[in-house]
Amino acid sequence: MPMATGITVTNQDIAKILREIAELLEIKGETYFKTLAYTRAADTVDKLDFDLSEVKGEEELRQIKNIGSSIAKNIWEILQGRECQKHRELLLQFPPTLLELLEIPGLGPKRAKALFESRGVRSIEDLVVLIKDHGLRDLPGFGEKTEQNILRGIEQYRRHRERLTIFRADSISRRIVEELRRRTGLELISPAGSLRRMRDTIGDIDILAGSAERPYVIGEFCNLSSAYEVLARGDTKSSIRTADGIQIDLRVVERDRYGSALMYFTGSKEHNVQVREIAVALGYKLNEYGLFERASDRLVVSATEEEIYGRLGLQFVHPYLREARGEVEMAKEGKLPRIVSLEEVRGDLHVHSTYTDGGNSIKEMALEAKRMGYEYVGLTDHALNLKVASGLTVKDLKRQFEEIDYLNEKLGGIRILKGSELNIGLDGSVDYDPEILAQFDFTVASIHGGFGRSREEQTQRLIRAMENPYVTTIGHLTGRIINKREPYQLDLETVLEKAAETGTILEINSFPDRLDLKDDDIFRARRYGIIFSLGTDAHSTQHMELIRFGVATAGRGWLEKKDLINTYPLPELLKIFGRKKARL
Ligand code: DGT
Ligand code: CA
Ligand code: CA
Ligand code: ZN
Repeated sequence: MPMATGITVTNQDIAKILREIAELLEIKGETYFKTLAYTRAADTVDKLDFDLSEVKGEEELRQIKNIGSSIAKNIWEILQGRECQKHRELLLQFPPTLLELLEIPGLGPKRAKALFESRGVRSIEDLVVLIKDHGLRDLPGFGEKTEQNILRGIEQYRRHRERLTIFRADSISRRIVEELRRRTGLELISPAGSLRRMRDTIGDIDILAGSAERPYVIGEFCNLSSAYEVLARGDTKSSIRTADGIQIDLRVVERDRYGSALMYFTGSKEHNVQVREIAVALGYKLNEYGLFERASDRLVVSATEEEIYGRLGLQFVHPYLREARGEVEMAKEGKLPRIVSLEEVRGDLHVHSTYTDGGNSIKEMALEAKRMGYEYVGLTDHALNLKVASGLTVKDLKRQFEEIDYLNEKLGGIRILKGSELNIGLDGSVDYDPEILAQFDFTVASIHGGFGRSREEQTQRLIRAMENPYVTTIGHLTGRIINKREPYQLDLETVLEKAAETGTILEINSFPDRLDLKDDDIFRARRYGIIFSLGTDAHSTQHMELIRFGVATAGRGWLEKKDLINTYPLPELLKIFGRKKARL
């Protein structure tokens, strides 16, 4: 069998294809028993405790419970990296969007078939149009009530499909890990998957534990107060759903397999594929159970990730970097970046106070910054033109500056920087006259309106703003709000070039529903030699701890200490801020 296929096809991939075959057969109107064979096989494959990619041939597949000769043939095709003929034939008979219909609560294969055959419904969108036109009522088995149920089901499905923000996933998993630890005394337990990699959004929450008493840990997991519903419960893995519909998968492995399992379930899948290729080239085999000598099947190491990377001649790859963006190559050459850490951050450079729409006074914000061990905090209340957030007039500013001067003298141990969150107008201009602008230590200019402008217009707006010597930083550059608003149209490369050319700092807005710039954009921007700034956009003291999501995003964009101005001591920070004005 060619090596490459063994690396990529997993049991879950195979189970998914078998399940789709069952659904398509049912839509086609095949007998119950025929579809049942595929559903059963899919369930079996899902629960196997070995990788099907290790199997040597069709004969061996047939030995597995619930897998007969024709399904064995289907699986063997997939394992050899070919298309499954049966799956393909079925898919060709139906529009590709039809399968999605089955995901809607209350719409099984039978109803989907009826909708497709008698009303030509090919997708969720078609169905919504049909219901709006009341085209469903006279269909046998459907009625006015069904219409409402299906509409609700569609809404539920769409909401469900949304990925969780990292903030929600992180809070839920912390609570669960904490509770499980308290109940069982587990030492080896960690989030895995995209959550451990701290992606900006999370599909489902994966948790890994290492224990000698696996069924006991699973039992406790299913009894957690958060476990509203137990979706699956086996000896080594289980899935629960919380009351608000969030799925959490737990896997428990033997303690001495914890490292290899953690590495496997942290992903990303693409990173794992690249690492496994290196293992194979060195005569090893790497899977969730450990690193093995290929020839003898002898276990080499499995207890810790460090040992595994080490044996493969690689530097330890931080989970944030495991996205197949060149990190494996760099790890081989010993050239991985030393990504920035939370301890290196000396201040937050985007916070609000009660002067505008914040919930805490300047003093409270400053004291919280001091408590967090910061050296400085950059106050950036909204500027004049943002009426909805009662942007500050020149008179307000005078009062604010006096208060800051007073607090800076009185508090000690923390420096409050005079900043402003300026609004970038449609023509790229910002609030206030130059004499006023000159009095700020720094400014963060952001787009707060006119989101629908064309790509050219948005790009020009930003370019003009960056040419302004008083604009030190551009705030939340792309304007996205996760699950709510797409980024506006923008020629990012041109904007990045201009930021580098003008010495404009780019913000990494650390509020979890923004995380803007996002990791991929930071990764691109960093090649231009741009400097970045972290700001929480805190509207209360409680928000200030959100900085850690910004730090994670910066790390995912490969930023090191030197790339982030928040790691600079105050005098150096002020020097950087002053540099742009000096271009006047
Ligand atoms: P998500 O949940 O969509 O935010 O993304 P992940 O990365 O958490 O993905 P998930 O939950 O499907 O799987 C968790 C980890 O398990 C994944 O990062 C790597 C590993 N894994 C899952 N499926 C496969 C697979 O088919 N092949 C390989 N090599 N690894 C897999
Ligand atoms: Ca996941
Ligand atoms: Ca998962
Ligand atoms: Zn703000």
